[in-house]
Amino acid sequence: MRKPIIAGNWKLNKSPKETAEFVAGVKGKLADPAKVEAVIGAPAVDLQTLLDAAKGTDLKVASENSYFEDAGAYTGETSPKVLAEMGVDYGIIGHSERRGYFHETDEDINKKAHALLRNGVTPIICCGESLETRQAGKVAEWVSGQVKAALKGLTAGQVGSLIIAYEPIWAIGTGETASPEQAQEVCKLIRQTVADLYDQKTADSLRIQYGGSMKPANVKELMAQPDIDGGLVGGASLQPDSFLELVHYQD
Ligand code: G2H
Repeated sequence: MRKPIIAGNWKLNKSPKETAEFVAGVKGKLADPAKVEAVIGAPAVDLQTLLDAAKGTDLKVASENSYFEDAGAYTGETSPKVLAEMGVDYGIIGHSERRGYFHETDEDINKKAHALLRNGVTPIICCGESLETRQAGKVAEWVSGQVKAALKGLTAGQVGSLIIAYEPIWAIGTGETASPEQAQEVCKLIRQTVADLYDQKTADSLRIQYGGSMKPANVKELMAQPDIDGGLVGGASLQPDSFLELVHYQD
């Protein structure tokens, strides 16, 4: 059984003060951790505050980006080794905003996945197509290509433990959500890609999230899809009430 995972992705929002206020707002109100994992991904400068505030709660912590080297002359980067030492549980990598605005390539994302795994931080690897790619009928080719590139050189054991987030770019922050059927179709394709690359057991243990305008109003029907195991949520994760509604989608 794959445990559902609802992860906020705050992007470049919230200060340390706002981070502490958010955690105070969800403290004691999260869902049963045996039923659903609740995660917040925060900017690197907020992570220590988030970790401190989340201590003793069931809230887990994710970074939004990290580098593929542990240390060295890489001004401004975030070390996966330091994230592990801090106690960060998950590392989001390959978000379309990173790929687009910061020119991250499939090769970078593959190196970042290796770096997180060798440090014991679980990657959340993002993939997803643009509107042009969808309109050209090339979703399957595009997304399976991103998945294959991101997983290059990883073992079946590593792949079975990580998370892939399917985030169609046309649905990000636009208010437009993929229909449950559209999201399921691609999440199923991602699982099949992993089954073809590795084996069915690995594909069945890998967790797949949907991301792109997920909110309390649509979380239930998205989470009801057989290949959707969670959500990566931007806008609707910023307020405690809305985040709590998301993590309590089963209630
Ligand atoms: C997609 C998502 C979070 P939003 O980027 O990863 O953001 O839920 O605001 O569309």
